[in-house]
Amino acid sequence: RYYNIAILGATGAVGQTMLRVLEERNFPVDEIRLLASPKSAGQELEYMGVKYKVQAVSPEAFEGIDIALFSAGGSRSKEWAPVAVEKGAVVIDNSSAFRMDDDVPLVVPEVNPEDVKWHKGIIANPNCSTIQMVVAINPIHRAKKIKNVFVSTYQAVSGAGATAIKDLEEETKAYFEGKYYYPEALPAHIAFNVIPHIDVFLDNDYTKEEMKMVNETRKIMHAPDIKVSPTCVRVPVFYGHSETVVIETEEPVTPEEAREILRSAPGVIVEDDPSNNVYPMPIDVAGKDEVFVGRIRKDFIFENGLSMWVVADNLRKGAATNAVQIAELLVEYELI
Ligand code: 11C
Repeated sequence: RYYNIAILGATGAVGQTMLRVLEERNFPVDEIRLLASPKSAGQELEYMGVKYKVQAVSPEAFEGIDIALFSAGGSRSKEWAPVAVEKGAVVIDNSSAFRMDDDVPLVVPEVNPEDVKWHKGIIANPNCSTIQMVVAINPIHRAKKIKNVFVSTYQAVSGAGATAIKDLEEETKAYFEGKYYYPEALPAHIAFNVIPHIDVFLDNDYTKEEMKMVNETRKIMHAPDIKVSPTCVRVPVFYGHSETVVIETEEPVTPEEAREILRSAPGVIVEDDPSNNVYPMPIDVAGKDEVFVGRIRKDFIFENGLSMWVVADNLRKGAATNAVQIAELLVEYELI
């Protein structure tokens, strides 16, 4: 069987990556419908060598659609997801709008694939920095039970969308021309800088991005007791988020055991040979679909502590690839 697929937010950084991932994974697409806000309608995008015009989103645009992939921001998701569901589509939503709703599964296929089975029309795709962390820590949690996670992120500008990519490009050019370019998407100048601020600040002095890592991790891993202490930082990298992750486990785990666990874990590639300068870096990981782990070593503070370095392409595994994998689960489990 072939399926009718809509992408809302098709012209965005994630939307365009969704198109590439659907092509690469040979998803059984019958019709592809590219949707965006009226402002972006009329643009042309290519799918399987054919050009398609982007249409303005409307209720009729979801007529006959089996799966709608949404990546157009939280407020558009809130507005259009109920409409798409009403028209009979299953919505896979990449925004933070529904992630913590009790009746919406939040799914990372390597971690909690079975959760797609109880969807009621909407399935949420987690935040990019959460996805790569849970793919790396869940296999260790299953074996040794994780109590605490300390994580610092080094997040690429593409996580904040196409305008943030332009901010880094234009600021870099301006810097060498002795000029100043005012950032349009990011809260501060990012070229030759780092910004300890992603998404909005909340009352508890953490950012919303940090609280996504706290709350989404528990929901995805079905681990309500895991404590996560995050600091999320934007760095001048185009593609690929990196993370230092320190875990404290209930049972002891040696670095060699952790490497073994991760080598056989789904969606993980271990690149850990520091004596030969082998460790994952965003520049090498961009364009790939797996989560890369290196620098696995014993932590000095906790008796059962382990430190590691986790890198993934935020637009792919952190967004588009994870969403398409969820669509593949719907097909595999015959849920559409
Ligand atoms: C960033 N993680 O890098 C964000 C982008 O909740 O889906 C994704 C925001 C979200 O800026």
